[in-house]
Amino acid sequence: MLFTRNDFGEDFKWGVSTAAYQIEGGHNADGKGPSIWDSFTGKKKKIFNNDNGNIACDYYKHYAEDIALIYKLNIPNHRFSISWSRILPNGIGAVNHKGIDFYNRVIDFCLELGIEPWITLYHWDLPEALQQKGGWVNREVIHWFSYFVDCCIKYFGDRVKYWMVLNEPMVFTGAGYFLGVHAPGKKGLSSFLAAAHHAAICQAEGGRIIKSLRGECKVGTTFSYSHIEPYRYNNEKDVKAAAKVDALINRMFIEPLLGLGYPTADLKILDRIERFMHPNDEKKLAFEMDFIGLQNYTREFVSYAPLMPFVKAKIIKASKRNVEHTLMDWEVYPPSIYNALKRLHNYKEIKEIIITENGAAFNDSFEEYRVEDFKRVRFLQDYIAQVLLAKREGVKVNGYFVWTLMDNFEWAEGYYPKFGLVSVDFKTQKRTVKNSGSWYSCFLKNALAASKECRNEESEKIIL
Ligand code: GCO
Repeated sequence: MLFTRNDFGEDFKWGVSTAAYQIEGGHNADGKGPSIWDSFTGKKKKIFNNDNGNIACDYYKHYAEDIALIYKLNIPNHRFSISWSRILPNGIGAVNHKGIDFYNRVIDFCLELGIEPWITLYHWDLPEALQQKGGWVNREVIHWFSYFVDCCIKYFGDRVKYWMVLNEPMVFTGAGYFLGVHAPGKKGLSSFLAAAHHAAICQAEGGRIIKSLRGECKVGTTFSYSHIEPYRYNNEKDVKAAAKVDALINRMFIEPLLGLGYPTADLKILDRIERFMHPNDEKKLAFEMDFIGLQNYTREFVSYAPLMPFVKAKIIKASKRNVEHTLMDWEVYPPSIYNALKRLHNYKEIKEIIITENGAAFNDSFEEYRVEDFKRVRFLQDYIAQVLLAKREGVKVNGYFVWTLMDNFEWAEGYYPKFGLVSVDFKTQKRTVKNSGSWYSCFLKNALAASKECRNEESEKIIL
């Protein structure tokens, strides 16, 4: 399939996404307080190679160079997040004006270059001072988060038109409060359900606050969303296991936000979230967002696994299925974004879908002054082609942001997986635009792109 940017229409938003802890560094600069990721990465054996984000891409110092690079790459929209403890070192109370000044400089420079800033309020870096009080498990977090949102809108809402409340609540509550593999490293069903319920309330509360203070802003929130299939279609137990995993990783936060409540019919264990619900919470969980941020990378196959607690299901990794996959062991399967879009489109309550993350980590080969990342170029072209297929079928998708601008700190995997359109030499902080960055730049200047149309009857299967 051949296509150009024009095929998506004039008002389609093209962009690139980043996140504060993954790129900024300056972990204790100018009055910034510690976040849970500063604490978590300080513990041994939590992060591959014991890496941390103390310096990362040093965006705190190099922000102007990096925003100029976004401009040079013809990218009109830049999604980034606010480090909560950089502007509120203790999470609540006194504001750190040097932190406010930093984000003012970032926002103003974007606007000066004609780049639209899209801000994610929470991209996983809770202030450590709040974790000391229980963090997301403490229902007080609703008050703390509301205070943070209010502060961001007060200082930045006059110039920033696009806001996302949370980044992937399923991941930060699941990995951080159930599995313990992300900050703050808590484990267990009870801490997960408490954190999840409070995060679900905060995603709606954040929307209410933004709209009440700056009604003209566009507000959304983002979700990780994978195309889920049963490992054996003809095996009833696998089909049921896939439906449970789909309810957990795809529906658990979207459906309460849409006023549909938690998907307890398909995931009985969610009945236990009742313990953390107060009167009127069902209502507090819902809010009509202007857009939903879809973050899709791959497809997952699920099989019945009787020994797995709570869901009795397990994901069959791509490397075990002998399919093309990325360094994250995520299958390269472009129709996954088509399927995710079609499924989200089926929720009539969703007004608009923006793909706020899509990208891939490969072992980029670094030649002298250039990075030949052809696999990433093909990945982007093939996934973007699937977005076009969905759009042509009437799906309400109106934006696509690449994850990510530059190689950065990939959470528990440290700096090993490289997702960037731009490579970073972390010894010298030198940036080198990869083939994929050059391709995206040309595409955004309306060059032709090509993709093998990889839709087949498989991709028609949508697990409802
Ligand atoms: C996420 C986060 C990003 C990741 C990206 C690649 O979805 O996990 O939003 O911070 O770096 O998705 O894993």
